[in-house]
Amino acid sequence: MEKKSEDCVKLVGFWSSPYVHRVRWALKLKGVEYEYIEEDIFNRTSLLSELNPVYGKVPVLVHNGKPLPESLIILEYIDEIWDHNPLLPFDPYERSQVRFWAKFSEEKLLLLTGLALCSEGEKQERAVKLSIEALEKIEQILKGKIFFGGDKIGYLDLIIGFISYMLPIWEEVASVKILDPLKFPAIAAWTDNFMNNEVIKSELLPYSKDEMIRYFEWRRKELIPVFASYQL
Ligand SMILES: N[C@@H](CCC(=O)N[C@@H](CS)C(=O)NCC(=O)O)C(=O)O
Repeated sequence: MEKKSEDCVKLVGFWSSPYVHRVRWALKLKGVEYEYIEEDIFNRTSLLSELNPVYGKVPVLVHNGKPLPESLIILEYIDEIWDHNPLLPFDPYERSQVRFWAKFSEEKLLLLTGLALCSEGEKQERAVKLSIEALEKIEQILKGKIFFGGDKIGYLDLIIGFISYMLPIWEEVASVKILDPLKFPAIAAWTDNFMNNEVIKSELLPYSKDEMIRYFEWRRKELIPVFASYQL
C-alpha cells in the first residue's frame, strides 16, 4: 500500500453514489490507504457543510486536513499526488480528449440516463432516446480498445464506470432499455472487462443488487416530481 508517512487521507461518501465509487476505485488503483466516512446525505450532520460549504455534496476527499470536493477534480488531484499507475495520459492532446469525453459523460450520459430513471411518459421516452444517442458516441470511441485508457483502466473508465453496474439497475427500476449489448458490442465487452477487474469488483460488491433496486425505486418516486419541469 502506498502511504507517505505524513499522509492522512479520508473520503467522505455515501454508499450508492456513482461519484463516490469513482474516487474509491481511483484510491484503490493507486494503492492509497484511506479512512472511509459514510455520511447519510438524507440525514446529514454538519460535516458536509463544513467540508463542502459551496455544494454540500459527497464525495469530499480530505488530504492532510485539506478538503477537496467534486469527483472529477478529486480524480485529477489523486493522479497528481500519487503519480504511479497514471489515470490520465501524459500527452497534452490526449489528456484534453479524455477531459472532453469526461465532460460529455457528466453533462450528457449521466444526466440523460438519470432522467430516464426519474421521469415518465413522453419525457422518459425522449430521455431514453437521447441516452442511446449519447451511448452511440461512446461506442465509437471505445471500438477496438479494452478500456478507454487502452490496456489499463484510466480516468475515463472510472467516470463512465457507472454504466457497467448502475445503469442496468436504473433500467430495471424504470422499465426501460438503454444499453442493448447487441447494439453496443464494444461497450458490452468493456463492461465485462471493467466489472471483472479485481479492484473494481472489490469496491462494488458491498452493495447487493436488491439494496440498490430498493434505493433507486425510492429515489425514482422522490425525483419524478422534482424533474417534472426539466426541459429536455
Ligand atoms: N458534481 C459532483 C456531484 C456530486 C453529487 O451529486 N453527489 C450527491 C450524491 S450522488 C450528493 O451528495 N447529494 C446530496 C445533495 O445534493 O444534497 C461530483 O462530481 O462530485
